[in-house]
Amino acid sequence: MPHSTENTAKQKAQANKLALFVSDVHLSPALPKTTEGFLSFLRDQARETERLYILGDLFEYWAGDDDLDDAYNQIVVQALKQVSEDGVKLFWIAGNRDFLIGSKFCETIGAAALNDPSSLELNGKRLLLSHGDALCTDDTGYMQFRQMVRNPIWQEQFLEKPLSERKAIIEGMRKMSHQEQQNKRMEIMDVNLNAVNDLVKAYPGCTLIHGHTHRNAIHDEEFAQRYVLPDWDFDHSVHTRGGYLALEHDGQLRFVNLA
Ligand SMILES: [Mn+2]
Repeated sequence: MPHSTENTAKQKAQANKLALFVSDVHLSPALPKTTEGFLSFLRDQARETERLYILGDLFEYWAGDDDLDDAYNQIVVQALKQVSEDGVKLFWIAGNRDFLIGSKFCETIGAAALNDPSSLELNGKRLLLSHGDALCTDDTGYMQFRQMVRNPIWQEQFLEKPLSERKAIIEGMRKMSHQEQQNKRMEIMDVNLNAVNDLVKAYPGCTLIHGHTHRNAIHDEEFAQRYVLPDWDFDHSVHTRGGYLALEHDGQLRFVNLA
């Protein structure tokens, strides 16, 4: 690799954050400003951390790793690859829109795929990471759908279909899910607090970080603090939003707003 030693040394010296956490960027060619905002984040802030955790729904949808060659996907993939080649450790947790991201994608960008949930300890800070959709147990229809599509046999059969057919099926599912969401009460689409409590009780002393609900906040729950990551949208001027959570060397977690 032509640029490694010098850049890596430079990157290490600049790593003033232990870790950054980002989710729900919902990258799509239809959202050019959001895309540019994320690429700018990868060029800039993402170089100033030792570790970057992407907690799902990076893409609006992912039809399979055989779509890696798509021109738009290549732009994102190359930008991520550059970050890991410059010495930042990348980690990936699947979201409900891009759970078909596989080992080829992760190998290409140099990321380690993590289970949902995953616990870790950084400088004595114990964290529990999740996309968050598994905690939305009030949405029974979605939970049934999730169980189906997360089944490896279902995925294997789905990935056997031609890419164009998969894209058409996903497009249909997205339209249906959009219509269903209009009819669901707001609280159904948030996490269920019993599910949160059951989860965090198994990981005493952990701070939970998740995305998915698009309800950026810090909650003091009964058994743990819960940080909810923001979603990104730089294309619709009504409510521009996007950003990440940073873990500082002193163990503090701070949201950084990029919108
Ligand atoms: Mn999601």
